Amino acid sequence: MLIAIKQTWEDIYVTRVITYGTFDLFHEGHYRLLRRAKQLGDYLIVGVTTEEYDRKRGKLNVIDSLITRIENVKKTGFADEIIIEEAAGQKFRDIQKYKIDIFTVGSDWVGQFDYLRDYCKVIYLERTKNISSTMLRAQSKRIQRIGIIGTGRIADRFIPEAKLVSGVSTQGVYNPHAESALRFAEKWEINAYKNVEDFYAAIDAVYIASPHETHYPYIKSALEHEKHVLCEKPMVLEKSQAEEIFSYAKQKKLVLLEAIKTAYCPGFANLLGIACSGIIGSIRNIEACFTKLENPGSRELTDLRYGGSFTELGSYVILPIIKLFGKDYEQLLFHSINNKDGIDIFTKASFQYPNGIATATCGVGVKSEGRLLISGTKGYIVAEAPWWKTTYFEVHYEDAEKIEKFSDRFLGDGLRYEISDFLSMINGSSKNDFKLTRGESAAMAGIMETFLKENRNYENMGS
Ligand code: C2G
Repeated sequence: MLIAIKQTWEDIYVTRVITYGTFDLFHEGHYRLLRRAKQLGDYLIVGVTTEEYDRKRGKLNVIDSLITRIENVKKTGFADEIIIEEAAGQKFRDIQKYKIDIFTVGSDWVGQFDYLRDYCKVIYLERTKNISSTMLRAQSKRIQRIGIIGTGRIADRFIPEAKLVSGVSTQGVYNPHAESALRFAEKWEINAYKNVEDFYAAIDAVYIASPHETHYPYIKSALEHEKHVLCEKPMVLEKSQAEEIFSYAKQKKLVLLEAIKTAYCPGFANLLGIACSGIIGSIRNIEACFTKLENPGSRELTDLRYGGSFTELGSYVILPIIKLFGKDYEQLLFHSINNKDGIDIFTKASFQYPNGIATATCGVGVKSEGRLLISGTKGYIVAEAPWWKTTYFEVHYEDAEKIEKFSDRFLGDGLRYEISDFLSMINGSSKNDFKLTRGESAAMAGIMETFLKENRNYENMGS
């Protein structure tokens, strides 16, 4: 009798599993996730995100429509039911509503859904490290496999940001110090490469986040290996190098972009638009300041050749000047406060243009008011720190009562915007290098070169 009841109970009890995703450009990572999710139980519900929800949660660059993404999930045959995910907090409600036993998602989310443990089992399934392309040959846009060169702070911030850009899969990391690459790869569940040839063989594009002076050789090597390049600022430290690699990239029909995140964030583009709209009249003065105190032992304060404020933060503070006044300044003067080792702890670059003046101030050893001020013949724009994220700025006029306020979203660390633009340029879906053109990057490299020649007396630095 007891056996009979036991059999009946097992027959009727169904383990119900739920998982969610965008499932854009459907690829083997999605397929394997759904297959293993189904194996966790008897009945699998898949929540597919709506465009609106993806926009709200800051997932950029989703290519396929919701219908296409639902269809692609359905074709796998693993989903017993498909629902749409349209709001934050829905997971929690769905678990109650569908009497879920197991919530599962890929391990790139590990820890993010532990709060559901009070309501059901939470299982993180290992993410798929190697994505070669979309499962659907018909799809024109393919997954771009990105490799990272460098394992420092900015590389650490890149991966979580890249995860929220659809169509890109961060797959590998290269660092000549193999143990650093291994540690980084284990942390982020990607592949580590000791050999740069193997690294290039496994990817379509590379994000260079290595020390400043190594950018130029890595960019050249990546382009030689037919890889698109997104390189951290300052991209290179000599104008001729910038011009050489941009023409090389153009000749090879590859994308080469300088990663100054401010240039790609929506608020900054909006601010530039307002500045050029004429509402503050003709722009006559720009003052940009960005200071960030670094630890005494940091690279910024110990690297005699390439450390210091201007190589670290200069790209940010000259960006609005180059964007609004252009490259043809008549005079450029640097004033720096150097520490005992000759490293600039505070630098002010002063520009004289035919119809304007500008100062770009930055410091890693001196703290100051981080502000962007754009003065015109009818009014001015002011953005307080962190103006380099440009979440808020004001327009002021002679009539002190009249103040116009603008605000914009700046999601996460803001790297997703440059990644999304980089991807769109690779996929050819947009030619929007207007956010930071080759000419502007080359001009900025020239400004870096001028600064280093004046501020660093290389002669007594030896090799
Ligand atoms: N995935 C994977 N391996 C990859 C890429 C994705 O296992 N190389 C998994 C993800 O971890 C996720 C599922 O595939 O569990 C769908 O991935 P995405 O479509 O990128 O969805 P995602 O943005 O991760 O959203 O509410 C939505 C969830 O937060 C998941």
